[in-house]
Amino acid sequence: MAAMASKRGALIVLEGVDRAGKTTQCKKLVQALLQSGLPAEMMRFPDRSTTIGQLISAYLEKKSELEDHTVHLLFSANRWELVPVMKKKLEQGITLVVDRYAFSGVAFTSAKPGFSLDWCMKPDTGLPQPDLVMFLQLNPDEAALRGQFGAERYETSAFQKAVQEKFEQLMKDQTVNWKIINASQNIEGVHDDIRTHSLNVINKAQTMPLGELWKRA
Ligand code: NYM
Ligand code: MG
Repeated sequence: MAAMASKRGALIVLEGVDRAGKTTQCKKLVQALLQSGLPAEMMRFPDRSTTIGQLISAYLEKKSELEDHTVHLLFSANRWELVPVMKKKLEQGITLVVDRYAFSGVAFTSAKPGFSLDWCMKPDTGLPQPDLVMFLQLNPDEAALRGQFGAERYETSAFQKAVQEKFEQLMKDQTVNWKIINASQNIEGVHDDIRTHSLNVINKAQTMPLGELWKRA
C-alpha cells in the first residue's frame, strides 16, 4: 500500500504582553482555518491541566512560592511534555495555533533580576520550531485602556514593561519567523492580518521539515 503523501500542519504561535488579545485571536484563527477546510487546533502554554501545569498555576495564582530558576524550568518542562502530542498532530496535518510558547518563557523570566536571555533560552532549545510567531504589539497607553490587570503574578505595568523590552530583544533573532501585528486595531482588523500571515505559512510548511528552535547549525 502506498504511503499517503504527508502534508504536515503548521506550528503557529501568538505572543505578546498580557491583554494584547492573544487568546481571542487564537480562537478566531482556529475558527477561520476550520471554516476554510484546514484542520486546526488551539493549544496554550502554560497548559495548566497537567501535573506540572498545576504547579505552575498555583504559583501564578500566588497560592505557592517557587524559586525563580525552578519555575522557569517547570514552564519549559510543561512545553516538553506536550512535544510528543504536538508532533503527532502536526504529522497528521493539523495546524496548531499556540497561545504563548518559549518566547513568553524567556521574556518573563529574563525580566527578573539576575537572569540572562541566554540562560533562559537553554532549556527550550530544540523544541519544535514555529513556522510563524506573531507578536501582538500594543502600546502601553492602549493596554491601560483595556482595564485593570488581573491578580496573578507578573500582572503589573512595571513588570509588563520589562517583559515587552525582553520580547523586543528576542525579536532581533533572525532564526525565528517573527511578524509584528498591530494589536491596536479592532478585533476584526487584527484577525485579518493574522489570518493572512497564517495562510501563507500553512502552504509553505507542508513541504518543509519541522525545525528545532534556537539550534544553530
Ligand atoms: N508565563 C507563560 C511565563 O512566565 N513563562 C512561560 O513560559 C509562559 C508560557 O504565565 N503572565 C507567564 C505569562 C503569563 C502567565 O498567563 C500565563 P495566561 O493568562 O495563562 O496566558
Ligand atoms: Mg492572561
